[in-house]
Amino acid sequence: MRARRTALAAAVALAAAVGTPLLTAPAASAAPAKLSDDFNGDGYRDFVMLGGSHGKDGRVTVVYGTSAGPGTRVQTLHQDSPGIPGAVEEGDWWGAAATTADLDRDGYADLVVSSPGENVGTIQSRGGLTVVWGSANGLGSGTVFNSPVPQEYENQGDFFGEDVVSGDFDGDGDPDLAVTSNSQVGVVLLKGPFTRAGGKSGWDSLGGGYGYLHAPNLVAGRVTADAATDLYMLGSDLQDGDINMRAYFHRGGSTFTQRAGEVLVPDDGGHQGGDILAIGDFDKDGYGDLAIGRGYETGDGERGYVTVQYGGSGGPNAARKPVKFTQNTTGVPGSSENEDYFGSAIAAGDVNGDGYADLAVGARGEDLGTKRNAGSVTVLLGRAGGLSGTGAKSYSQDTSGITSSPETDDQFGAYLKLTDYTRDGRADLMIDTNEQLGYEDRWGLVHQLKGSTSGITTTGSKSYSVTSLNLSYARLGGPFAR
Ligand SMILES: [Ca+2]
Ligand SMILES: [Ca+2]
Ligand SMILES: [Ca+2]
Ligand SMILES: [Ca+2]
Repeated sequence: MRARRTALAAAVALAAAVGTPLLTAPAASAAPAKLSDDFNGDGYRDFVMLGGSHGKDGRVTVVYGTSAGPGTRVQTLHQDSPGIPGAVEEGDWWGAAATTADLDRDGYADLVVSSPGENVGTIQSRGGLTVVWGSANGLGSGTVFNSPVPQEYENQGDFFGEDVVSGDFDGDGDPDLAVTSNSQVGVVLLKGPFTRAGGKSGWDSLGGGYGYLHAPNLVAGRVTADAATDLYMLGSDLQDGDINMRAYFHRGGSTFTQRAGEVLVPDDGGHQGGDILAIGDFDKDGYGDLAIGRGYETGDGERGYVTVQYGGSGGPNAARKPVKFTQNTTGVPGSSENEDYFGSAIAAGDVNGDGYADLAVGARGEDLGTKRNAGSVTVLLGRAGGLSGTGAKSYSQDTSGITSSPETDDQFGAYLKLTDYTRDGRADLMIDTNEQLGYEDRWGLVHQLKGSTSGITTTGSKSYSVTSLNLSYARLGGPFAR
């Protein structure tokens, strides 16, 4: 595969050198997908919802994209779907995590779904990944990739796949997967390219020196200025008699498996639910910065806050002091109150197209009048010098233009995603809620707010429901990052 691509590249270079139009270059093999989450190759990103993960009916819902964002074509996938290997079983957690990348380089993005509770033979909770392959018709058949980690205990597996992210971590041009393993190995690097027959280029481990790794909090993105994808992973370790939470940094490239830095995550109050690490270049200096959501800090009544550790040429730049944001920061709407959980979910993306990454911050515990835990989302804008409270805006189901109305425990903002679905160069904000029907039945209601030159707007907002009886939230699957 690599040899063939190299040959094609040489042919294209030769054609260009002699002045032949590029269109006459042989179409011997398809180019890799331009977008990591465009499963049907129509130029629009497709939206993935993980409709709960801890029940028997773990499933993934895909909404195919249009120029207005996710449209009306909806596909629900589970292990009893045609072409998907395995069977729906209690405790598989199929859909606990997901990521996307064109793993076989055929021009169509592929969907990676993890099932960390899957039994393999007599081994309980061995876990695994299902890659569902893209095509002109969208997602079709799947291939299972099992844990390559040697078995540590006779019948107990390593819960392979509590989190999975994609990126070109080793810098060879092919997308790879970083996957958590509840073993001494810690995190596994599966190297691409991958084949539909189950082939891969090999694997490696990022183990050693970690205490407890927290899933789901692997985050991939561009931190240093080179082309390889970098990785932060959240873990806890014992140093100087204290247990501290840290974001460990691995720099993409030939030394990827070695730790290249770390960022202290203050006030270890644990976490639950949404992603609390996000990479974005908030000051547009070419280096990705790490935002850390501390919604569950214990020292201050779980009011919550966000810190930003700026990046530099080699990774996190320790020379720049982390900057902290709360709802009491100048310019940020609202005020910091007990159990707001501001920062319990975060997402980075450029909402206004000015080249500075911006940060969406969920406060799932925000009360609206008498509606407890109705939830709100605040968008902080990046600008010269970095992320700022200036111009920050907040959104809730009370905001004009947003459908539905706030109720107790809606938890608007429990999960967030900032991705440009409308292809206008500005990230759109996807907000998950915990709407309830009846006492136990839940359905996820996801709101889409579009990005615009003036930031996130409620004009033209839409919402999508996902049926997920007795399941946890519709966690929003993450894309390939670089
Ligand atoms: Ca598409
Ligand atoms: Ca593909
Ligand atoms: Ca930066
Ligand atoms: Ca921006």
